[in-house]
Amino acid sequence: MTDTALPWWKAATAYQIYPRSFADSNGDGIGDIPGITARLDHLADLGVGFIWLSPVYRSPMADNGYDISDYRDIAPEFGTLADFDQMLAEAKARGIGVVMDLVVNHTSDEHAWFQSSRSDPEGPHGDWYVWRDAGPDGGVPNDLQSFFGGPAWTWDEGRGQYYLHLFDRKQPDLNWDTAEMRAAVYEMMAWWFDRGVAGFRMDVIDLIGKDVDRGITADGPTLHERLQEMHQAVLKGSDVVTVGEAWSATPQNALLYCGRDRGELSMVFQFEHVVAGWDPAHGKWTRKAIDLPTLKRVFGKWQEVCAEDGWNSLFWGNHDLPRAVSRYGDDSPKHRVASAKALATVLHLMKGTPYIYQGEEIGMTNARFTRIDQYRDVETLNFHRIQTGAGVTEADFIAGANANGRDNARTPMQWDDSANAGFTSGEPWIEVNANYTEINAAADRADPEGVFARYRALAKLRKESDLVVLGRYEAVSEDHPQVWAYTRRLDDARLAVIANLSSESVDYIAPENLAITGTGLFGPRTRIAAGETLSLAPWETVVIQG
Ligand code: TEU
Ligand code: CA
Repeated sequence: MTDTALPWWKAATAYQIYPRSFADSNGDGIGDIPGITARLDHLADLGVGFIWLSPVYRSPMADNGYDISDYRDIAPEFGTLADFDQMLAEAKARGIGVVMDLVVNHTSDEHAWFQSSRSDPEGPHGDWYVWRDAGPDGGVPNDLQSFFGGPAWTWDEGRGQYYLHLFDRKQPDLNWDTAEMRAAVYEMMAWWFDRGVAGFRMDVIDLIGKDVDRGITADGPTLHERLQEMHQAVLKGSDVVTVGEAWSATPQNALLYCGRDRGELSMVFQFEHVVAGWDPAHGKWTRKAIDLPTLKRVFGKWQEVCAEDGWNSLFWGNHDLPRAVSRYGDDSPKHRVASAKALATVLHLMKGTPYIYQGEEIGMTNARFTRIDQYRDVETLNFHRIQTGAGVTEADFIAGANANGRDNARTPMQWDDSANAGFTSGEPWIEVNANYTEINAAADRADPEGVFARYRALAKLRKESDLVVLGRYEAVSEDHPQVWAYTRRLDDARLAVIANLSSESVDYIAPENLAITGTGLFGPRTRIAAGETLSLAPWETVVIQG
């Protein structure tokens, strides 16, 4: 890169690790930190600049670590602080930063703060959580619902009050109106920075400004005030990266989080492309096909929002979402590899920081479970109970869970074709996908035309090319139902990206603004003439730098 003022994370490719499912070093069936350390070369080879590590803190694991009982310790099943420090050092030696998951909308109910809060209302932690008296009828204070189903309030016998939990009842919400609580969070963050972490991914950060009594949860009145306070307290002046998970982020409010003069975050995860693929009436538990023009318009709009200021994060999947190739591609044996590569290409050549979710780089697919007892996810199990109770058939529920349930992304990483995909020598905590003998890292990495090779090439390109990092995105033929085409432009340099995102061959007529002559990046073609018909094979990509 030529621009030395550019923050390091703008030219980096990120990689998310869900530790429970990545690599098990000791045969207990649960992925762990030494397992990650042993696999760092896979990531270094991929060209990853930083890892977003899903929570590894001490936790009773009601939500696989998103329920933290001690922010300054490691869950024993994941290892020790010494293991963590070693992983950090070995990652650093490979030029890879480690970004922690900051889960501070809520803690575990087993956190000492909550224990103290529930037993001693007048004590030092009495108002660190959101407590309310029962409503006039003796029931819940209001009708706020948990994201995991059912009321967001649970009665605490000892304190004689309800506490708020926007997620599971084992995840009580912290009270962000309490200054001492906020200070404790900032101190904890500083403690991790002192240990050498490269930044934080901030779990449901758009919920911390909530106004419970007015029923406002996301994007609440104090949200940006709190983020600015946090920035002043621990982020200011350092070169850490921060990415806020913000389901409520819109093109209208995005720059409030990541505008250059705001003093808040580096970027947010927005979910407009995810939600656009959900059924408006039934949410994610029903299947709905992806409509490419809508998808392109959503991404295009966000490219526009952050064209001059702010910064985008780019992702297809994470630990809460279905596998990219199953959701947006075609995971049949015939098209899986080509579609995974096409999806990687269109995403990673946009402007922003791309995030690879573990297994995506080898084209891993959804789980395809057939029985509810194969699922482990608290959200899936809760909604199974609620929906089948309300008359949804077992088969319909399983079909929905197989389309969008969170366990799709949580089956173990498929390393090779040995027993349990090389993930564990024991009994895995969740079933390994039966397709591991075909789909695994060893096999894919051995193939120069494989998925991994494409991801590696894309990460390398980003590291080396100002055009890929900074070029302006310009949409081309946005209404085309099968082809995603765009250009990037930086001064005189241009990049043309064309992908057939369908399983049929397409004759695509290149409009004038796509004409280019230059170097073909992933194929032999070096020129596109205005009005020329490109015969694109299913999921074929054409990328030309001119
Ligand atoms: O996810 C936030 C969140 O809202 C998801 O649970 C989402 O609503 C759901 O999967 C889609 O319907 C974050 C974490 O990423 C998730 O793993 C945690 O369970 C959750 O917060 C609570 O910490
Ligand atoms: Ca283990």
